Amino acid sequence: MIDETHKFLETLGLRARQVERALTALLDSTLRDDEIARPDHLLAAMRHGVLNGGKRLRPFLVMESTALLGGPDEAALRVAAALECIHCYSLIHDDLPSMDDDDLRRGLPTVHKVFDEATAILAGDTLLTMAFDIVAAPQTRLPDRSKTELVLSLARAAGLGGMAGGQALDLQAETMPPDEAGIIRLQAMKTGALLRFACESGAIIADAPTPQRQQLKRFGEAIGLAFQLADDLLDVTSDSQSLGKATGKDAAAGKATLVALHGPQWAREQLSGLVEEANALLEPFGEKANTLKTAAEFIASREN
Ligand code: GRG
Repeated sequence: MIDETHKFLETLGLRARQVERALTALLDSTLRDDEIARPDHLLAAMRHGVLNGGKRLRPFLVMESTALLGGPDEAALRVAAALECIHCYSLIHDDLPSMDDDDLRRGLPTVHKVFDEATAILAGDTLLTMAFDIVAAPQTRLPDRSKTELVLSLARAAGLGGMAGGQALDLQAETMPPDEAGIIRLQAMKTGALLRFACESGAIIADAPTPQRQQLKRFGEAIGLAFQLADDLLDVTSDSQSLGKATGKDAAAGKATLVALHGPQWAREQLSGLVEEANALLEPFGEKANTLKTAAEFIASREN
């Protein structure tokens, strides 16, 4: 068990370094590709929002689920970088005064604090579009059919029925508190959709048969629920120093979360159930799936 945790943390760190190198190169290449002018301050804001630490959990899931199914590493790395661009865009926009109004992200001042609001909005917009550029570009060596599937799934995960729609429901929840089913639905959209895509994308990249794709997708859904529950729990149990962002915000805003409804002990029990459920889905893959299984445990018990 300790060995598995050690191996997982090592792989998480390795994948994070790989994706950071890829993201650095992708952001640099936007300067050289052709003669089109690139506004320096916009690129600097994008770099600040992307190359600022973070666990790089979503890239890890893309790369590990691809590796589990024997897909190509190089293409997985590009899809992982694209997904991280979308995640970082969501964080930049979420921190804006019109949304969560946060000064701190990943332990550093937020993008709109270092630059300005308009630049932060544009940095987020540009990262979102850049993600689709990365997947569709010729350098992503996958059959066109797979690329189309990736673009479609990513658009759906990020869009109206996914992250952006979930964020809209979350903002609405401040004045119209949802019931328990509503909370679960909005969280599955807001945070779950990208995590589900991260796991399912490995099956698309590896061109895996439908049953395996379904298993990975359901694994992604279970860890998505666990991720959000752990996040709500950290909001009440952690401090801003350990978390690198403000805490206690949900309670202060009177926000309906499952932790607020049922309490921390209930949340901890749910978390272990979700980890069991997620890991049972990976049983058919045997020992090869151990790193992903440990990832589910890490997500449920994370401290930041
Ligand atoms: C603005 C369209 C739009 C969407 C924002 C995901 C999101 C929706 C907002 C983020 C707010 C938030 C703190 C949600 C809780 C879950 C979450 C996404 C936490 C941050 O993800 P981690 O822990 O962060 O993977 P790092 O920094 O490690 O990448």
